[in-house]
Amino acid sequence: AGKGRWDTIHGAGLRDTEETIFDKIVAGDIPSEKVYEDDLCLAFKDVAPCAPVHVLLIPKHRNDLSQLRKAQPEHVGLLGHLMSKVGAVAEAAGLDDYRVVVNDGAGAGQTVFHLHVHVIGGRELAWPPG
Ligand code: IU
Repeated sequence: AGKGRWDTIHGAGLRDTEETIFDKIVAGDIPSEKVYEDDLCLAFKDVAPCAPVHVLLIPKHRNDLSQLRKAQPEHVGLLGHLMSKVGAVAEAAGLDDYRVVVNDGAGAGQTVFHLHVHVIGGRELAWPPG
């Protein structure tokens, strides 16, 4: 059998010490178009945008947060930080209204298992989403 979709998702089933592609982006080993950065988080343009503006906001260190369902009490500060910076990220990206999305699990479209917040806009966004 050939390599299936589930063999190619980035970091699914990884150990907490294993890297995903986002670690390489944070390290600068893979270039990205930065939109916002501080000590705890990085926002960069998605390489395959689903809208005119599509930015990913990630914690610089995964801290066991491969996906949102892994959130524990010790992550509350980091999660609050990410949410509190969405507005700054959107403003830096030139967005007025926008959508904030976290895909949690492969069945919901998650492909990179390092928590990330999609900030999407620049066009009319239909509701409900697909
Ligand atoms: P998802 O929610 O796990 O599906 O989001 C992962 C996103 O990461 C997806 O929109 C990809 O286009 C994006 N991405 C990227 O920007 N750069 C990369 O090198 C890889 C994925 I791999």
